[in-house]
Amino acid sequence: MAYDCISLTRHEMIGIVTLQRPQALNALNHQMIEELEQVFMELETDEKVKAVIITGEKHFAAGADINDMLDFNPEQARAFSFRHCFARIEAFPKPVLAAISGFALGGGLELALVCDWRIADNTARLGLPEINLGIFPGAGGTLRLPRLIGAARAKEMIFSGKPINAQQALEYGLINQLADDALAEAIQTAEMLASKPPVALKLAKQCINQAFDMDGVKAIEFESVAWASCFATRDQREGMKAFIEKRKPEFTGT
Ligand code: DAK
Repeated sequence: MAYDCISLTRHEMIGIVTLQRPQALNALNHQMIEELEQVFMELETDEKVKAVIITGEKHFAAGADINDMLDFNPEQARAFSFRHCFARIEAFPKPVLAAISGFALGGGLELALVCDWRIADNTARLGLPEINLGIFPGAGGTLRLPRLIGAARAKEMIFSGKPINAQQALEYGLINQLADDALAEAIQTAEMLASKPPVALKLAKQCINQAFDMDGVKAIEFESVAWASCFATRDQREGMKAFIEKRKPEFTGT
């Protein structure tokens, strides 16, 4: 499928989705959000793709497009939905990485927050500046940021609107890795993840994500059912046999 605001390239088993409105620092407009949702639907059924990277041309994304929001009334603001797209990415059954250079602000940072793994380079500026526009983060930021870095740090970022650099983001636990070249590092990490058994990876992701929304007893029950279902896969036998035979496992995703 052809896209206008994003591009999709494939690097062996990795799908690379690039946000491409550099003239607006990749501000997320309605079309871009629709295309993002569409591309993730396409990648979900692409069996060759084992992991996906989201990145941006020059910058990651400087937030939702302010031009779209200027004249909203509360009903229109409510209807302005990133929810389906972000929920699809968060629940995507393969690992999703964000490779962050330049600005990752507002809805752009919230997009990075729905990814499983964030890698930034020294050009990155990460922040939630919505407060300076008379609003506050509304695409999951008030939930996902405190979960990741704690309420105190999250309030600091949301109340002040002040961006932080990649070194601070690493110290806060907002990014997993700080690299010289965010995309190159993300490709390496994605290749490593692509070599893991996909069913176990998918189930581990589901358990971690769902545990946030369940009580502890249910989360442990969910985990034990998911864990047991690994034993219906060939990859479980292969992984354990390879260990016993002192060789590298060859996972097939079955
Ligand atoms: N929207 C629209 N255009 C943007 C933009 C944005 N967020 N960010 C940058 N641009 C445009 C600029 O207007 C400029 O366009 P031209 O004037 O050239 O036509 C071009 O990109 C280059 O930007 P600058 O000239 O400003 O570049 P600088 O290097 O001087 O400054 C900057 C870079 C990132 C510091 C600055 O552009 C800036 O402050 N941008 C706005 C950042 C921001 O406030 N982001 C948060 C937006 S609010 C929700 C869904 C989503 C959201 C909330 C709820 N629901 C579904 C409930 C999300 C909200 C947001 O993200």
